[in-house]
Amino acid sequence: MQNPHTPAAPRPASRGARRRLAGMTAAVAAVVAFTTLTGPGAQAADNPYERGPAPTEASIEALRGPYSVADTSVSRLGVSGFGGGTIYYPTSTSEGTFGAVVVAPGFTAYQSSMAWLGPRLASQGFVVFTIDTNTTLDQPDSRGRQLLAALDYLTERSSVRGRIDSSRLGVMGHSMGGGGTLEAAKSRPSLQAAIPLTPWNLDKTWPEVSTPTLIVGADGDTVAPVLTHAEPFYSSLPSSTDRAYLELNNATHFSPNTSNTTIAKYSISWLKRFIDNDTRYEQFLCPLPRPSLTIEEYRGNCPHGS
Ligand code: 9J3
Ligand code: ZN
Repeated sequence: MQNPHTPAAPRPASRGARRRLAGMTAAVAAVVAFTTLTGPGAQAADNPYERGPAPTEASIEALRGPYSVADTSVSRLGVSGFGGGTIYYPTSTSEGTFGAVVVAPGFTAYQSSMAWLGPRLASQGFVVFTIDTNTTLDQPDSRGRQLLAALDYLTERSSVRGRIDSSRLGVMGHSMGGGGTLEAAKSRPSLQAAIPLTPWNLDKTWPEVSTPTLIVGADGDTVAPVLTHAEPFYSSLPSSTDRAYLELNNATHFSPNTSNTTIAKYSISWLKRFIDNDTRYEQFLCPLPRPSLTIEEYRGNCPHGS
């Protein structure tokens, strides 16, 4: 159907209209010149949550991003609702606050099993809190509540609370911690991103989740096989939810426990895209990544609203 606002045949412009047109042309030229002169700073004004330089394939695969990182230990004795942990944070305060992510370990495991993600993600511009659980035997629903207790501690009481934008938060976790990641997103829809890593849960259906969720499975997982865990979890997310399923190739249940560039690059992209609203990272998520030496399969809807 023809656009109803399409004008009819043009009329010859009056002298006044020509003068206004010349004025507008000068104004447009001035704006173009200003934008060129101000460079990346002008982009930051468009998206107040954007942090760091424009990404490249190499920058999201690198072992460290552009930010220097410090860490601080949180004793389990000083907190309630979870088991303490380690906060990794960018030392810079010149760009304002950062988004934040809490990371939970799996059954019988400790924060050390996820420690590699702390500096890897924080150096890209996030405050990252790798936690211990109350007991190593806690089940996914408990781990979900502990992720939220840790987020509340991080934003309300921690020594780095002033560095965090408490409206830009995410959750991650491995195995039962990944199952807990889904539980946390289900119970707190204000979360901006969730990334369950080789997740395990007896609950197979997650239609309640509206938080953008990237589920990572492993083709060789015999503890939480993708056929009964990651895949049905992904499929049960509403199609109206921003969602993706990344199945690692030649990987096991424990692949998320050591430095893994495929996990890192798509986690960074997901967190940047949905916690920082940073569409510069959409190029790595959309069109969907193709199968490769490290990707067995990738499913998803390209990010909504962009
Ligand atoms: O956190 C996990 O590794 C969950 C997998 C598991 O051991 O389940 C058995 C009850
Ligand atoms: Zn369910």
